[in-house]
Formats: sequence, C-alpha cells, structure tokens
Amino acid sequence: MSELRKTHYRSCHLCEAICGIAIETEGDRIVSIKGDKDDPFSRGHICPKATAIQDLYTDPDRLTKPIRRVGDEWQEISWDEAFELVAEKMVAIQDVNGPNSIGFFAGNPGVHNYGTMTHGSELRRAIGTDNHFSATSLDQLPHMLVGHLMYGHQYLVPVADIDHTNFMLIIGGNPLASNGSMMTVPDVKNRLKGIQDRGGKFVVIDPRRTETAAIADEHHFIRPGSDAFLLMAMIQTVFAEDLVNLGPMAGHIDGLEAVRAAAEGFTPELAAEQTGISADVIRDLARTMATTEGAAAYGRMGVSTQVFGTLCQWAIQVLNIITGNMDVPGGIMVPTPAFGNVTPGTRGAGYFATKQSRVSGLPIFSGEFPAVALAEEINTPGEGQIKGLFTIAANPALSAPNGGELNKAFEGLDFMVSIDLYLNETTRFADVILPPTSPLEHDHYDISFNRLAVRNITRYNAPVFDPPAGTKHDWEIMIGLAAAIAKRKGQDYKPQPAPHVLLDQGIQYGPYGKATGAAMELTLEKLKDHPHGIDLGPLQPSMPERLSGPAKLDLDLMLDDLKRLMDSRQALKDGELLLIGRRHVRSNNSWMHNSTRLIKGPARWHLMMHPSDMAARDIKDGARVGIASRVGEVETLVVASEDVMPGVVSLPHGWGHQTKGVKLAVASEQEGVNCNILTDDKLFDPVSGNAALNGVPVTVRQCA
Ligand SMILES: Nc1nc2c(c(=O)[nH]1)N[C@H]1C(S)=C(S)[C@@H](COP(=O)(O)OP(=O)(O)OC[C@H]3O[C@@H](n4cnc5c(=O)[nH]c(N)nc54)[C@H](O)[C@@H]3O)O[C@H]1N2
Ligand SMILES: Nc1nc2c(c(=O)[nH]1)N[C@H]1C(S)=C(S)[C@@H](COP(=O)(O)OP(=O)(O)OC[C@H]3O[C@@H](n4cnc5c(=O)[nH]c(N)nc54)[C@H](O)[C@@H]3O)O[C@H]1N2
Ligand code: SF4
Ligand SMILES: [Mo]
Repeated sequence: MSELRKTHYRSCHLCEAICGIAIETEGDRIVSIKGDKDDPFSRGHICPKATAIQDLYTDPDRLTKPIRRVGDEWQEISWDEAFELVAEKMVAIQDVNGPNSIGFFAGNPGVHNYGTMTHGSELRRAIGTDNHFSATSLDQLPHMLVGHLMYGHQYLVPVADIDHTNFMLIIGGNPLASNGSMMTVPDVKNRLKGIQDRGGKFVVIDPRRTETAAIADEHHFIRPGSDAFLLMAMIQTVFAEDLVNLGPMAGHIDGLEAVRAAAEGFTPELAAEQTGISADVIRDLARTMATTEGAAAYGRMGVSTQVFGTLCQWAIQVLNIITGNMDVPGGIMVPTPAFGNVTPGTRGAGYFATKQSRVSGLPIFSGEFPAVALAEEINTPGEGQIKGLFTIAANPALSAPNGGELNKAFEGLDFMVSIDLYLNETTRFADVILPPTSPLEHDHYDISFNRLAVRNITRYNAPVFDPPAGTKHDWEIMIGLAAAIAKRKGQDYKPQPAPHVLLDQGIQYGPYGKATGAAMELTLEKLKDHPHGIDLGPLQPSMPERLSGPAKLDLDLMLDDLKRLMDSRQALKDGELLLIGRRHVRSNNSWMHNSTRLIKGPARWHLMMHPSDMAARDIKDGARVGIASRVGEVETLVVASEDVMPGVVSLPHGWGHQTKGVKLAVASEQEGVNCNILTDDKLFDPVSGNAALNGVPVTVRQCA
C-alpha cells in the first residue's frame, strides 16, 4: 500500500531567485516538484532546474558516506575515523609548517545552505589560518567592497526596485538565464515585462545579444572590459548637463565635487571610441537615468568579473546617487531582511587590505584573499606555503582561473579534504571526502538572498525527508572536524547552538522580531506557521538611518583607479578576440550536469563566434577549433552566431567532466571543456583582486 502523499513547501536552493516550490512526496519518493502558486514572492514561477532537485536526491553518484583514498582506491570509513584522520594530518602539517600552511576554499552552494554559514567559522577557527579563499572573488567581491567602502558595510548592497522602476539599465547581467544575481528576483521575465507594461523600458548592455537583451527595449553591444568608460561618460554627462539631483541622499554624501572633477575627461566621445556604443546613445542613457521618475542601473558578472570590476560597481552606485535614484521607490534600495538586517554598528562591516597575500601581495577582504592567488600560494615554496587544503562545496578545478595551474597545485598538496556531495574534478584530488546530507534532508533559510531580494520576504522550510541514519549535515561535519582538531591541539571547544537556534535569535532581534518590540512579533516558531513564507512588503527607503556616516563618493582608491582607466585607452585592435562566459537556464555552474533531465536537448557548451571573425580565420560553422590564451589551450566545437559582437567569443564555464577519476556517469559523457583552462590568474581587477573571467584575450583556429 502506498504511503501517504504529502506536499512540502520549500525555497529552491539552487540559485539566487529562491523560488517557492511545492514538493509532493510519497514515503521517501518525490512524486513531483512544481512552482508554489501561493508563494507571495515567486508566484508559482520555477525554472527547469527545480525539477532536477529530484535527480540530485536520487543520483546514484551522490556520495553518502565518508571515503578516504588508499592508493588508487576509495574506501569507506566511519565519521569518527575520518575526523581523527583529518585532524591528525592537518595539525601535523601546521606543526611543521606554521598555521598558514592550511588553506580553505569555499564555494557557491555554501551560501544556499544556512548551516554552513552559521557554523563554517567553527572549523575555520579551529584551524586558525589566514589563507581563506572563496567564490566571492570570482564573483561579487566588487559589490561587497563598494558597499563596505561607500556605505560602511559589506552587506549594504542596494538592489534595483524592479517592481516599481520605470527605467532599468542592465549592464553585464543576463537574468533570463541566471534568474538574477545580487538581486534576488524570481519570475524575472514577468517582472521585466511589468516595467514595459507600465510604460517604462529596460536596456541591456552586453557583448552578446542575450535572452534578456532579446526582450529588452534596447540592446547595445559593448566591447568587453570597457564598461567603466561608458559609466564614467554617463556620470560626466549628468554633471555637464546640470542634471545632478541627489534626491534623498542630499546632505548624506561626501565628495560630489571631487567626482565631478574626476569625471571631466571621460566624455561620451571617448567612451564611444572605447566601447563601441555611440556618444548619442550614451548621452541619451544618462538623460533617461536622470529624468525618469524611478530609474535603476544594475551591473552584474559582466562588470564585476573584469579588470575594472570595482570601478564599475562604484560608478554604478555614483550614477544611481547623482540621478536621484538611490533610496527611492523605483530606484535602488537596501532590503530590510528579517535576519541579518544591517544598521549602524552591525557586526561584520568588513575590512579591507589589512593584510596582503604572501606571493603577490593581493589585499585581504573580510578574512579572505582573492582566489586568483590560490594556485601560487600552493605552488610557491617558502614560509606560509599552503600544503593542506579544505574545499567546502566548491569545485575550483573547474570554476577558478588558470585551471591548468590549479590542477597541478591540487596534485602537489600534502593533504586535502573536501566536504562535498560528489567525487568530481576537484574532490578527486582529496585524501578524504566528507559528504553531507542532501539539501532536502535539512531545514532551510535564505540568510544571504533575503538580504538582496527585490521584495522583503521571509521563509523557513523544515526538512522534506529525515536524514538517513549515520549521515551528517554540512554544519555537523564542521563541528565534528572542529572538535577533533581542537582536541588534537589541546584546546577547549564548545560548539555554538544548532543553526535553527541562532536563526531564531537573529529573527527575534531583527526588524520584525519579538525581542525588538516590532508589531509582527516574529519568531521562528511563528514563521513555521507560514509554509509559503511571509510577505514583508515592498522595499522601503531607509537612508540615512542605515549609514554610520555620509556615503563616500570620492574614494581615493576609485579616483586613483580612474587614472588606470584613462591609461588603458586603446585603439580597437584588428583581429583581437576577447573571451566572455555564458550561462544557460538548464545548467548551474559546474555541478548539475549529472542530471539527464537537465542535460537533454542541444549541446550548450560550444564556442559562439561571429561569422565575420570565422570568415577571417577560415573557420567553418560546426568545426572543431583550438582556443588559446596566455595560460592554456582547449579544443571544442564552434557555432557561428551573430548574437555575439564581432571580436568576442563566448564559452560557458563549469564544463570539462571527462576527467579521469570523477564519478559523474552522466556528466562525463558530455563533451564540453573547462573554459577556465583559458582564463588567466594574472588577469584580475587590481583594486579588489577579483578575477577577470570576462574579456580574456584569446586566439581561435580551426583544427586540422
Ligand atoms: N569562466 C568563468 N568561471 C566562473 C564563472 C564565470 O562566469 N565564468 N562564475 C564564477 C562564479 S559567479 C561562481 S559563484 C563560481 C562557482 O564555482 P564554485 O563555488 O566552485 O561552485 P560550483 O561550481 O557550483 O561547485 C559546487 C560544488 O559544491 C558541491 N555541492 C553542491 N551542493 C552542496 C552542499 O549542499 N553541500 C556541500 N558540501 N557541497 C555541495 C558540488 O558537488 C560542487 O562540487 O564559478 C565561478 N567561475
Ligand atoms: N541557470 C543558471 N543560473 C545561474 C548560474 C548558472 O550557472 N546557471 N549561476 C549563478 C551564479 S553563481 C551567479 S554569480 C549568477 C550570475 O548572474 P549574471 O551575472 O546575470 O550571469 P551571466 O549570465 O554570467 O551574465 C553576465 C553577462 O555579462 C556579459 N558580459 C561579459 N563580459 C562583459 C563585459 O565586459 N561587459 C558587459 N557589459 N557585459 C559582459 C555576458 O555576455 C553575460 O550575458 O547566476 C546565478 N544563476
Ligand atoms: S530560478 Fe533558481 S530558484 Fe527558481 S526554480 Fe530555477 S533554480 Fe530554483
Ligand atoms: Mo556566482
């Protein structure tokens, strides 16, 4: 007899859109996964990845027990043996080589897993090293650095009020494929259409005519890496045409005149030459930003992960501020989440450049060094060389630049431990793999993404399934390791309370919380009574209360960097090819290619190239091509497309699973290659150290 059918409401943990999903189960079987129509935020929307959650859950390749490498084999071991072994090896490395000889690399799924966020510090503290790295510096570091430097806190990151804006400028983001990033926005297509339905418009600036560009009112190609010229020219126009309006920020900013002076030389004519966008269009965009009631400029991966990443994100803030769009409905605002709301004095404001990485002297940001420094920190001998490594929910072998060098580095480590669900391109180098429970086997709360959501909401989800006996959650693995390491070091260790206890405290002391006397009297218990979540309303103006002082426009770092920008002027080089990335709605970074359901359909890993660039090199459509950069070379198939700008080629990241030693039956059958063999660890934004994964110079030739 079949067991009772149940419907569980939950947030999808796969991407930043955090859509509400309804998972129907029968016993330990998933019957269906659909969009939750009663979810106040996502309104029933989902994408194909949500249904693949069941593939992840039932994937025979998913690891469920700790394993250790013995020669060329993997053997199961008990949790206690695993914790003891890791503690013994890692502490021994530190005893001989000093505390910094252990490194950490934390990856993207950790941010979608609140236990990792509340308890990751336990393990880090037990080890006690300076050498932390994460996907942050392959991604949104410039946003956080600008929040920290301009507004005084790394989490003061305003988001576009997409539901009320009348003009949105999207620079280097493709939310129709990525579903929004640093802007949690489920059902983004309808929300963008909503702008058009109320008579507004949105414009996309991108070297590729993306899915988002295809439905935009305007799309302009831009030469990769040149966005800072465009943004500065828009700022220059606002000053030159006397359009400055500080709106609610008047009286709460410093440094307007210095920015005016610094912007002077960045004319639309100069920007036109550098970007390929005409001066008229640039002036028009600036005027529209300044004269539309409720306008928002938003920039994402294309402008963060490039050599002027921080400058671009700073210029976007300046542009929003001087056009009166900071902290107004329809402009950009800082959300007010139920947990982790930032007000003056909130801990974790961030710190910058208080230390430098050992080999290249790259700046620390809030406890971590840029990921571009990881390979050299492992490969360069000397005091502080990394000899032992933890990877946590990360696949840097595929996701970090100069993959060739990094793979060599992993091979040379004395000991490596991976907390991960799969034996993949990175974890195959580990000595011990510690697999956590599947996401459906633990509770869920979006600490990070409620902070970036285009509407204030809060949801808590109970586990869908009980964790199988003898399994551990990510956070339990972390405290297990921390305890074993502390014991071996002869230190006292007492773990923090469980994640849900910390969550409850944070909610109770948050802006809607019972302990702060808010009318809603929110507690975790109360939230549990709302399976679809609680709608906390649209974004609200909240300045200057959120600031500890005036917002600082004239940051020395940025004004200095404008000189680097000016010096970077270059004539468009004949025959130059710049590599950019590409995301697809049926793929998710490097780890969801093992789902047959997602992978089916046409190949999505090919190189896209403009027909004129192909003709110039005698390359046939569909041919096998060799792509080479300063650091590496790969071969793949090329597809001709007028959707990429001439001079630009596009290759998605996260592929390259045909590697020996991985246990990914479906993914390894796929032909895509690792594009990060081509990206360069010496190509980065020197201000933040963030990787420049876009705008990488390459050559392409047809294979014989
Ligand atoms: N060229 C190029 N490179 C890029 C990018 C790009 O646009 N272009 N994008 C960059 C960006 S934005 C990011 S965020 C990074 C992402 O790169 P990474 O942070 O390395 O993340 P993923 O590739 O998503 O790999 C996630 C790993 O976590 C494991 N995992 C999944 N769920 C869990 C879990 O619940 N617990 C644990 N312990 N493990 C889990 C998976 O098996 C996988 O090994 O890639 C970056 N790399
Ligand atoms: N389906 C799916 N969704 C995802 C992910 C995924 O892998 N798949 N990854 C998640 C993660 S970790 C992140 S960080 C987000 C990223 O979210 P987005 O930033 O929206 O993602 P991308 O599709 O990488 O968009 C970057 C865009 O920048 C363009 N671009 C490249 N170089 C330049 C440049 O120099 N200037 C300008 N103006 N544009 C440029 C690219 O053509 C691309 O369209 O997506 C998240 N959501
Ligand atoms: S858009 Fe993102 S959060 Fe929504 S269903 Fe797809 S993967 Fe999940
Ligand atoms: Mo990311």
